[in-house]
Order: sequence, then C-alpha cells, then structure tokens
Amino acid sequence: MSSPEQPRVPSTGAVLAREPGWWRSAVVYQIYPRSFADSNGDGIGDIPGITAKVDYLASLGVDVVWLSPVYASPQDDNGYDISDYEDIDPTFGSLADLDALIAALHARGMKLVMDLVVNHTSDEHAWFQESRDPASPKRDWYWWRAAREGSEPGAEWAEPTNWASFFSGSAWQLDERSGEYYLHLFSRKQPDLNWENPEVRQAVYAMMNRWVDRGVDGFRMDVINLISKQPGLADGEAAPGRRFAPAFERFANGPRLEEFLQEMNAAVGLDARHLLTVGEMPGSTIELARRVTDPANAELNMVFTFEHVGLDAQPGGTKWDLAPLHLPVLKQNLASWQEGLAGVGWNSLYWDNHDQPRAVSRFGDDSAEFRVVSAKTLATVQHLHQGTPYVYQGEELGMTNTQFVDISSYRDIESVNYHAEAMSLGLEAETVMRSLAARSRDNARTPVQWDDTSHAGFTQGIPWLPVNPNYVYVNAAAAVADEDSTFHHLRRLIALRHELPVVVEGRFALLLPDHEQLWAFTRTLGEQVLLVVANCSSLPATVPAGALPDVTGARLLLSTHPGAASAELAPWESRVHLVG
Ligand code: TEU
Ligand code: CA
Repeated sequence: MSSPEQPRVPSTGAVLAREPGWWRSAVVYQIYPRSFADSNGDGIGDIPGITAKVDYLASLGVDVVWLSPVYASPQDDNGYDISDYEDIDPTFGSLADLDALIAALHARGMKLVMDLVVNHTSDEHAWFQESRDPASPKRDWYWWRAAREGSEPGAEWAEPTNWASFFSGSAWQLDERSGEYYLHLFSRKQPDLNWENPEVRQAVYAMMNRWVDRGVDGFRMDVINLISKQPGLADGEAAPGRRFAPAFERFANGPRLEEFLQEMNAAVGLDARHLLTVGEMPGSTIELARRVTDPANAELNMVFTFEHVGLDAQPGGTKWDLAPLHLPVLKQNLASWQEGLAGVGWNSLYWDNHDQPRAVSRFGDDSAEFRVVSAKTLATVQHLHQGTPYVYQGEELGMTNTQFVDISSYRDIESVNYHAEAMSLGLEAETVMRSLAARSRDNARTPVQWDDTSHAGFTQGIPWLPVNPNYVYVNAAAAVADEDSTFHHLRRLIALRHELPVVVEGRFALLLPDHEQLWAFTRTLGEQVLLVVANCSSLPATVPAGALPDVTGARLLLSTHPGAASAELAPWESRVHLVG
C-alpha cells in the first residue's frame, strides 16, 4: 500500500477533492438502505433506489450521505453483521451500483460516508469460520474462552463472564466445535473481533484503504469505543435475581482505544486525506470526546455521544424504563458538550438515527396541530448548536413513530429479544408493549414516505416493514410542494450554515438555563451574534423582560411564525435573529 500522503488515482476515477476541515460546515444525511427507496419491487430499499433520489437530497442542500451498512450480510441485525466487507449484499445491489451512487453524489459535489462495523463481524464471515478451528492461525482474531473454572461447557453459569449482551441474554456463545465460548456483545451472529491482535487491525486498515480508493469520503464507525476491552474480563455487578450483568465498564473505553484510533488514522490517512470520521461511542464522556476529537491527537473528527438520548430513561435503568424528560436537563446537557469541546474538539449534532425513536414524537409534539411546527423548532435548535448536524431520513418530513399492533409486527432484533426476556422475567405485557412503542428502533425504520400512493411510493411490492399510516399527509411530495413545510425549513437552516460563518464557528452560550419551556442561546463570532429563541412546549411561553439580547434592528433570519415579534411565543414557535 503506497503512503497516504498523495491521494491515489482511483480505479473508478471517483475521488473528490476534499479541503481540510470541510466537514465543520457540512450537513450529513443518514440513509438506512432497507427503508429508503426500493427500485426493484422486492419491498426492500436498495442502492439504485438511493441513486434515483440524489437530486432530492441535493435540493435539500445536504453535503454528505452517510450510508448505513450495505455490505454482504445475513441481515441478523439489518446489515450491522457483515460477512464480507468488500462486497455489496445482493439485497441492496452490487459494487457497480455503489460506484454509480458515488459518481452521482460526487457529480453534485456531495460526498459519501460508509458505515465501518469492525467491533464485530458476522459469524458467517470467512474470518470467523476459520477462527472456529482451535488450530487456525485466525483463532486469536476473536475472543475465545473456556467455560468458567469448575463448570461444564453449556452448563448454567458456565459462561466465562456474566456479561449481558446488548440484545439480551449472555454475551457469550458456546461453540460445540471446540467446546469453547466466543464473545458477542450484540447478537450471537455478531462475534467481537480481537483488536489486541495486530493482524486484525492491519486487515481492517487495508479494507478501509480500498474503500477510500473507490472514492469513499469518510467513515461512521460503529461502537468504536468497544474495540479495546478492559483487561482481565472481570464479571459485572448483576442485579438481584438477574443472571447477566450490563457490564459496560468492563468492556468499553479500554486502555488501548486511542492508540488504536491513532494507528488507524495513520494507516488509512484519515486526516492526511481529509476524510470525515465520526465514532459512535455509547457511554463516552466529554473528557474522552475532547481528547478523541482534538486534531492534535490525530484520532477522529467527532463522536456520537448518547447522553442526550438517554435522559428520558430511569437513571440506572435501561432504555426501556421510561421517564419524563425535563427541558432544563436536556438543554443543559447539550450545553455542557458545547462548552466541553469548544475551541479543542468538535461535536456531532443529532436527534434521530436508525437506533432512536422519531424525535418529533419523543422530544416534540406529533399531534396534527403541532407536528410540523415542533419538527421545525427541534431542527432549528439542533442545527444552530455548534457542530456537524446529522439529518436522519424522513426527519426532513417530520416523520413520526408508528403504531405497532403487537409484538409480531416488530422486526428489530433488539426489540424482539427484549420482549422475550422481559416476558420470561414476568414483566407486565402492557408495560413492555408501552416501552417498545416508545423506544423500539423499528420506529425509525418504517419506509420513507415519498408520496400518498400505495406504500407511500416506497415500493411497488410489499414493504418489509409496514409504512406509517400517516403517509397520506406526511410525505415528501406534499412537503416539497409546500413552502411552509418542514422540508423547506430544513433547507433554509442548511443554507444558513453554508452562508454564515457564525453558524459554524460562533461560540455557544446558553440563556435561561432553568426555563421549563424556552430554549434560548447565542452564537458569537466577532461582532456578530446569532440569537435563537424557541418555545419547546405545546403551551404559549413568555420571554421574561430583559432576559434576552435586544433584537431591535436585528435581521430575522428564520421564524416559524412570520410577523410575530411579541414577548409571547406561541406553542413550539422559534425565531432566529442576527445581531451585528
Ligand atoms: O449501535 C450501538 C448501540 O449503542 C445501540 O445498540 C444502542 O445501544 C441501542 O440500539 C440503543 O437503543 C450500533 C448500531 O448503530 C446499531 O444499529 C447496531 O445494532 C449495533 O451497533 C451493533 O452493530
Ligand atoms: Ca429492493
């Protein structure tokens, strides 16, 4: 492999010039291929379906498409279980289809970021198949351990540690072939790679370099803070009566994480080639994120943290233990990340993704009266914080959570496994179903609603997951045709980021931190001050006299209620002024 300094002449001539730090003023659009657009009527979205919508994405103004996995996969976790990193799953298309998508995006000055899922592979990956043989040189490419001392393999409590998988049950699976267990923090079909083994790391870097050669502009790195496990594989603290323990602190943010990230950065030329890199880091702290995103450390550009999407769960509980959300807690949490990384690192900004329920239903108000305005105001608040915003497919349309009839309608392995475990532990069915309705990842995975024709124009076939019944009025055709829609509001927000340096570089300051309804903050760059005031409640709210900078003579850049200037804001009303 030649040194990463000088970009190579790509085989498909697809590499786009990338300026240093371009991603600081970019907006990323996340696509979940299964649910975006189906081009061949099999009811499953695919790459040609995405390519056919590139002009739609260009009209929204986004700069980057992040593609959730399209690699060869048995789809146990919808592609986050990869059996071949260098081929496309026939469900989604072919390498030629991906080249065509890269070319179509690059031709419009847009970039493509691929999902890098290297904490684990599929158990059908050739590497794992070889590793199952105790004598294989690839045995140490995964985490194999004998049964717990004094226990028979397969006996109860014989797992090497009492760790719970993220998808319920044990994080260890016995393999009859060798009588040993392998580690899988997610599903049994997602065995964890052993990053302590330098051969594993070099194989991953070589694969990444081949994707960059093909014209890819960056990587979203799946659970990348799990690749360095804490030494010793010690048991976790199991709750009374529970066999398995959520032992996050035992396997996350390990001692060699930053060493591996720096090694990857150098081996793939992540910084040298100005690739966008964002690491998904559940459980990451401001301190860790500041170090990882500090350019001086040559690790990553930004991380996805999870604190703000965990505030409406019982403290110490799981995501299924619902709790009310207080606005001061949410806005102060995001403010702490703004202040914590300011001047050193860089934030990512998101409400939605393929693992979270729809934001307008969760943080907004998805009633007929307030769905549109609350979606707009949530976007205003998100996009005007400092950092790189991520728009999840359908968020630009104000798509909502859906109504699932019963457990048989769910497809997400995390949800289905949680239901089975919760029922086996005797939890009340009604409570479990309420948690699933509010938090299941399937809420984010219903097909994108393109128009009001059958199956919302997503497919000519039968969709793999039913379309949300509200597609008759919540759809792209209606939104694009309506200048006052969430689509055009987001388009204007993205245009502001491209026009005004204060939106990109302005220093953040939260105002009225304890106000239960109002979310107000400024962004300051030199003489320029951007003031954002948002009423994040379904009741009118009054700005306390003198609490905010005077906007007399200021430019009104964006408002959900044109003409409104009084101190009283309507439900979900938001205003953006530029002072100076
Ligand atoms: O998600 C990791 C992760 O943290 C989520 O599983 C999260 O805990 C949970 O879904 C929130 O409810 C990444 C991918 O984004 C996810 O889709 C995969 O299932 C997972 O890794 C395993 O690859
Ligand atoms: Ca298809």
